[in-house]
Amino acid sequence: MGTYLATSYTIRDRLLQLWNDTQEYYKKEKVKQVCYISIEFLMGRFLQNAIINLNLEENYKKALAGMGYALEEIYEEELDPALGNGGLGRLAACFLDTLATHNYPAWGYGLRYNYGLFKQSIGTDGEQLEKTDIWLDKPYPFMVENHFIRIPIGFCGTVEDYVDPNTKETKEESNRSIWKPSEYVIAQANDILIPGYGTDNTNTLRLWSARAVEELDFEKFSFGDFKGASEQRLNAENLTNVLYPNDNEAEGKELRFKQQYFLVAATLYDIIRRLKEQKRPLEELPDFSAIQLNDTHPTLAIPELMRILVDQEMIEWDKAWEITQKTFSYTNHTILPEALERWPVKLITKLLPRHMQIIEMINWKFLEKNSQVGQNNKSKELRSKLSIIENSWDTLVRMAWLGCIGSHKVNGVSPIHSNIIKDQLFSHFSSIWPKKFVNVTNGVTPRRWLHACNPKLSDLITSTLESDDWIYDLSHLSKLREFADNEDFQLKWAAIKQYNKKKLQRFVKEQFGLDIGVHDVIYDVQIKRIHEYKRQLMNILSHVYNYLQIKKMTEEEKKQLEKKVVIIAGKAAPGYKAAKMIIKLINRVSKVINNDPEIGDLLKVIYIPNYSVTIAELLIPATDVSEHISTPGTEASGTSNMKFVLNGAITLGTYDGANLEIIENIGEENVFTFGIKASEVSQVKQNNIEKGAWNLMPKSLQGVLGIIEEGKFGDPEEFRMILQELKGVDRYILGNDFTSYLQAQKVINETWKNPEKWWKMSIIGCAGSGWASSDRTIKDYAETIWDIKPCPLPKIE
Ligand code: 26W
Repeated sequence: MGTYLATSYTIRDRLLQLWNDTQEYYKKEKVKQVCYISIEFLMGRFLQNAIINLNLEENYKKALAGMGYALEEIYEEELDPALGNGGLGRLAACFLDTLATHNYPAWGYGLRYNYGLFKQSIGTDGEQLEKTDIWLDKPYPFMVENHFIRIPIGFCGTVEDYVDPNTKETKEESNRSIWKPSEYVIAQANDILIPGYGTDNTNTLRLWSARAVEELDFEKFSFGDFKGASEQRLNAENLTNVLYPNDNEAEGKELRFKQQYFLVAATLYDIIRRLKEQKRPLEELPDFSAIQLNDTHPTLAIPELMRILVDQEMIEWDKAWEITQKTFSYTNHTILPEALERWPVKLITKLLPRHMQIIEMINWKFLEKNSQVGQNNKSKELRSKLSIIENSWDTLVRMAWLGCIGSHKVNGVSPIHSNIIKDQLFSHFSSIWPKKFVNVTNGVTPRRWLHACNPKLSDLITSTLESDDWIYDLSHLSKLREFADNEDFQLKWAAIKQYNKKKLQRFVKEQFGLDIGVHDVIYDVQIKRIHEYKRQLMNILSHVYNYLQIKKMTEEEKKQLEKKVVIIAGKAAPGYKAAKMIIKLINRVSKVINNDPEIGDLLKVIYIPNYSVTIAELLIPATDVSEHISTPGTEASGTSNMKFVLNGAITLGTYDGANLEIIENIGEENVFTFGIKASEVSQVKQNNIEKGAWNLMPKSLQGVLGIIEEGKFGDPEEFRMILQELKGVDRYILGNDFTSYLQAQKVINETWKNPEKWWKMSIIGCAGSGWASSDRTIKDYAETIWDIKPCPLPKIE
């Protein structure tokens, strides 16, 4: 630990200097910046990334070796902060790397949770167990508390009419009011300094933590009420205690709502403070900063900014609204109905009474302008579609509607997803504002997801291209295409995959005591949050089928068969019963298959617990086939699919999300595709409802369900819910896609027998992935949405 800390502090010192220089320079140049507000940042380990970005790896290696230490071992000592659930948080982290690398003046704003996403382990019955992730127990040298930045954030209280101090009049039409909160919590800034690759520019990720206004209530303390004395502190700190573990399902907890407001109120205060520091008026806010709302979680920033402008800065409503719309833009990351946040009006009125009034006013003005008030059914229907406020089981505020109305641009994260947003989810808005809806396809940082996690492949690419320019500009990878058929290059490429597989093999042996082969074994990996729409269930059911097939084979037939190691990892939200059942089933199936002597090393199924960024960095370079098999139209983009192709894995995927971009860029002949298209989904669903999914299910899958019901993997009652869903409506269309999924697996096995073809596909995949860089994504945002430009620190020679 000591060496790790000492090493880390040297890096931190260096970053602090660069950060100071960068911030001074941005101020001096008065450049426009972007502020990326996100309730999650899933950063991964810091040290290696920083050392690589500062181009100091060789120096550190040598210096430490001289003292008898190996840098790689020091890297392994670092914890991996789990301040995110999955795709959305990891995307934010990739964006920060790109923004710094390409010298964009940028800030990330998020929350410093005391506890990250729960730690997952697997119980003896194969079930998911959850433990608190007390990450701040250990020192974390890369985050510095900024004592100068502490901001009071109000809650609850009352709203009073604004009285003009000169005329003593209250004017309705000024729309101005005074909010008097009854509770305050302090937002404390904790800064993580973000280095770019090959540049001195160093940006800020500012994470807010909650503190009590007064640490101790001394009155209570002096009367001997020790518990009461610290109650206020505990209540306040509770606010940023825990990251909500729900991914794609809105939970509606009051504390979560408070977190969201706490994040945006502190952030806006901070941004406006910096604007005022430059002595610029608030009217200039849109030229000072673009603010990106990462999904709906930070959309309360819209009424908060309106409150600041109208109530505090005395700007008239229409002008304030113009400033607000010009400043904000909103990214949607999911169209699953259960993930779209809607907060009860009652709850908002209690916690943020003034904001509720402002939301109502925004809504009223918007509806006045965009829908005719009429009593006929058509105009009523239109109004209820457009309205931010929904009347269903309760009166609710639709946060995505607020995001659309209050932003100048709304984007989806892949072409298919952006089309669904424009034509379905928000079709009523896109006909009002056709130009507001745009697509910005996601991307991943090639620094972490190729250069750092797969150093051997990185070296091979650099030596082949005779340049490492690809690390900044991933489109250079296209030049690898001419080597796709080259025998010598293919051998080198395959040898690196083999090396990475050996690393993974060692890990599996150490962690689970399980021997898996590496020679002529296909490593087939699916790693992501466990969700019905991502269809891990279809994956495991297909291997039950394969298992049953192997059991029927003669020894001769077995010899012809490809060996496969199936790896699955991912966490399920603790309250998501079906997802937890899927984990249990995977583990039960794994136990049966792995211990069946008739199967031997033909098939192994491994569930790796506690999936994290660090585990992804180990698995992705070692993968031959990566599975992205969501029901078409459900996965907004996916980003690990990009990481895998970059590292030479071949995609086994459906026509969904960014799989479609992969197909388009590398050619369908280089991807193992299967299943129906998004346009066919509703018909299949309809058939399932009308005829019953069981009656339409292929015999192969019926047989698999039969085996589970016979108790082969334990009491079938334990899997009842997921089995019933499959036999009943099968919302995620496993039955309909099962046959073509098995067929795709057959094609994979056949292709594997032909190494020249396999490695050619693998190389073409990597060569065709230049578009998958977050550098391209950020350039898109910078040019089409944020209107910001790079501002590199001048080089001091
Ligand atoms: C309110 C509960 C909740 C929590 C998190 C709802 C939704 C979320 C996230 C938006 C879910 C998420 O991470 N979505 C993923 O975003 C990635 C980055 O754009 C995409 O690549 C994934 O397809 C999408 O599932």
